[in-house]
Amino acid sequence: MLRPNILLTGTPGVGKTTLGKELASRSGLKYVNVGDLAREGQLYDGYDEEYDCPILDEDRVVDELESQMSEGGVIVDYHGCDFFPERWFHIVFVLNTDNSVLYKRLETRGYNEKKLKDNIQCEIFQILYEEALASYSEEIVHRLPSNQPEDLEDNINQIMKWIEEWIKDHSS
Ligand code: DAT
Repeated sequence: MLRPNILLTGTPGVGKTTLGKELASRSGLKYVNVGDLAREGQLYDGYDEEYDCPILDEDRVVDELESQMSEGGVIVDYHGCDFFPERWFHIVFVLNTDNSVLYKRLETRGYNEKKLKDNIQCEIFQILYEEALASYSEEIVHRLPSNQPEDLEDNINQIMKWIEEWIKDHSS
């Protein structure tokens, strides 16, 4: 049976992991966290001294995911999206969180001052939404609010409906 691939993107802390895992458990689709995948496979290409983090080896990440993406039924979670092949995704969701809410979430994670500031700016300037629009067809890119538990529930219900429709339309 054919199943869709879904991309969840947005600034760190907006709730991609929370939504992705819940969606996977309710829909039976597979959840892939690209950050975890890179850590497990050491899919890195150097180290960024300024941001104090390893640099993702995007080509190796794409190679690693290619076969499961061609099969379908994968929910991908990453705070970036311009290096994934456009053909992979049937729909793209960019999660958005109000600055004050996001600030508290990132503070709880223990981010340093610079990382906090950079991520809040990333959200203010809608960097990931712009990146998604530049990388995928406009019609498949959707923004979702992700501030409170009610938003999570609404987003899950909305995406579950979309998945069911997609599967129905592609079976036969
Ligand atoms: P991300 O994967 O985008 O970095 P996350 O899923 O780890 O984000 O969520 C960051 C924190 O915010 C985490 O403590 C769970 C919380 N959270 C996520 N979505 C939420 C929502 N809709 N309402 C309230 N809290 C939420």
